[in-house]
Amino acid sequence: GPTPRAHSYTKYNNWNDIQSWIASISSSNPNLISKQVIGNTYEGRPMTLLKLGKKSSSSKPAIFMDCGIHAREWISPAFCQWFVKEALSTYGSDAQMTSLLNQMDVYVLPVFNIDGYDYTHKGRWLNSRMWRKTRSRKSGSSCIGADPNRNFNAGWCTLGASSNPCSDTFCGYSPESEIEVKNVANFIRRNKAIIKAYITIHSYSQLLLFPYSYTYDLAQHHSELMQVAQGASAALRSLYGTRYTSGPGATTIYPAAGGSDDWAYDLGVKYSYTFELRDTGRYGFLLPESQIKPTCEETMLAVKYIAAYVRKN
Ligand code: ING
Ligand code: ZN
Repeated sequence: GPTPRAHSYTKYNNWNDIQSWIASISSSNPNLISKQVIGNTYEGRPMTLLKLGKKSSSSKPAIFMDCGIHAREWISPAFCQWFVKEALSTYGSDAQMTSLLNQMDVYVLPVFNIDGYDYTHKGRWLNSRMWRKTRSRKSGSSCIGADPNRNFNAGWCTLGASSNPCSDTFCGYSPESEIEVKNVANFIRRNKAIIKAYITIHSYSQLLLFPYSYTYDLAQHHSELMQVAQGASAALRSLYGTRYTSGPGATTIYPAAGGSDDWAYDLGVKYSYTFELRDTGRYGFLLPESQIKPTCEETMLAVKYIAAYVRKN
């Protein structure tokens, strides 16, 4: 058969390779990283959450970051892997990363929608690579999956979402009907006392979004969220000149209910952000592997900017 591709930070790794990577990276750095399974996906794959941070006797404030809510947005899981690698390799030498991991924990979910991600690698059809949703099935419908970013309980299915199970933005049969969404929501609810920031990584469009997407109303902390987003975008741009637009989801991209950032914000996680990484449409979801490194490097600066702000506030 074909030679398997080993894990690489500058490739789009499949779920098998990411799973082995999760096991090896967490066992090789026990002082800075641990893992826990927060539940299984619809098809039974373990959702393993990585916890980065220096061990502490007291409980530390935390940041939660997920990648791969949408199956086809391959640059997103690539960024979570990059972030973990950078955190471990720059702890002790980079002052910002050292302070972050000394004072806070960062929870990283490398792939949220594992079943969908696996399908985009292995699906039998020409358009399998463009799959977005989960892979859940319900008797009575031949259409598969719901949009996890329309399935959170935030203005659920009122705006910019579809109640048609065949739609790419199907909101699901009820809020948290998707087990992956329920697993993440349960973890964040259980830990809401310590989670100070929620960051979710999507692609593409080069945007840094914050609540709200389910309404045109401005968030209570709109001006602070905008200031932090603009600071993060400036940091990102400083590396390669990549331009990001910041703003509330509803007016910056499109109105859409049931998103994870709106849900986390309304739960009380004030610093709640959605990144839309490169590019602006030339390659779209099919961003070449040659852009993984620059995209991840510049995005690190923005995520570290937000993390430093949250740590100091
Ligand atoms: N974009 C997001 C989507 O789910 C979004 C935009 C962000 C919607 C936050 C709702 C809340 O449609 C992509 N590319 O998935
Ligand atoms: Zn997305």
